[in-house]
Formats: sequence, structure tokens, C-alpha cells
Amino acid sequence: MEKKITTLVLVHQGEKVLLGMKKRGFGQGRWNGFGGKLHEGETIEQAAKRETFEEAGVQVGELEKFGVMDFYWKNKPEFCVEVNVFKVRIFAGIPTESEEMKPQWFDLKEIPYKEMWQDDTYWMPLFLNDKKFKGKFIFDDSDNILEKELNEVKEI
Ligand code: UAN
Repeated sequence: MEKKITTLVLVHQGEKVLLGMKKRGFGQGRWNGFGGKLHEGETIEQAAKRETFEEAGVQVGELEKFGVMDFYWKNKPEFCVEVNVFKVRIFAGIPTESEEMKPQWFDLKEIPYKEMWQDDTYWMPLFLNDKKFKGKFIFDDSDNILEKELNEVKEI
């Protein structure tokens, strides 16, 4: 099994959340949090902060871990992406477009679920209500959900 460990950071301030439009690579054309793979020797938290700075130009404060999910694709059974989801409430800097992402604030009532990964529809409401979660999703080769497991947990 090839497991890719990745990070996902969402800045959540009051009634708004900062998302980025992915301009290239995996997930291109979707609004998402910021993040990616770990560099050698990095912790998950270090990678989360570095990627958020590289992709959105913001320096984030404390990271609160809210979720862990494993994503699988039916046509690639030996491949798994583990996404570690963090919430950030405090940051410094002005969100700035990078080669990878175009950041934009969204009102919580206007989250663009139709232009996001399908799984976001399920876990984002938990996340925005400060609930922690663990999940597993299996996708087809068009990134539609075939199977899902998502549970709220007390501790992550
Ligand atoms: O929200 C996400 N859903 C996400 N963020 C980064 N990656 C790689 C993501 N993948 C999914 N679903 C597959």
C-alpha cells in the first residue's frame, strides 16, 4: 500500500472561511483548504504551516487538528491519501495568490460545495461546528464517492 500523508489547513474566522482555488495538479479546479505533502524530516504541523505560507502567503498561528481521513480510488486499490485537517483561527499577512492557489474568503452560508471535492459536503459542516471527525471515502475514477464512513470523535 502506497500511503501519501498530506495536510489541509482551513482558516476559520467568525462567519468566514478562507479557501483557495487550486490552479494546477491534484484537485485542480476545486476550492479547497491549503496544504500538501510532507518534505523529508518535516512534522505534519510544520508541513501544514509551510504549505499555507507557500500557497496563500499567510503565516498561521496555532493549528488545531480537527480530522483525519483516508481517501481511496476503486481503480487504484494500492493507493491511499491520508488528509490531516487543521483549523487555524489566527494568522498574519494578507492572503495572496500563488502559482498553486487563488485564495478567497467565503461566507459560511456560501461555501461553493459544487466546486469542491464531494467529501467536503460531509465533513465541512462538522468542521465548521467545531466537531472533530475521522473518515474514509472511496471514489470512482471520476472522483465520485462510492463509499463513505465518517464519524465524529471526541479526540483526534
Ligand atoms: O477536501 C479534500 N478532499 C481534499 N483536500 C486535499 N485533498 C487531496 C483532498 N482530497 C479530498 N478528497 C479526495
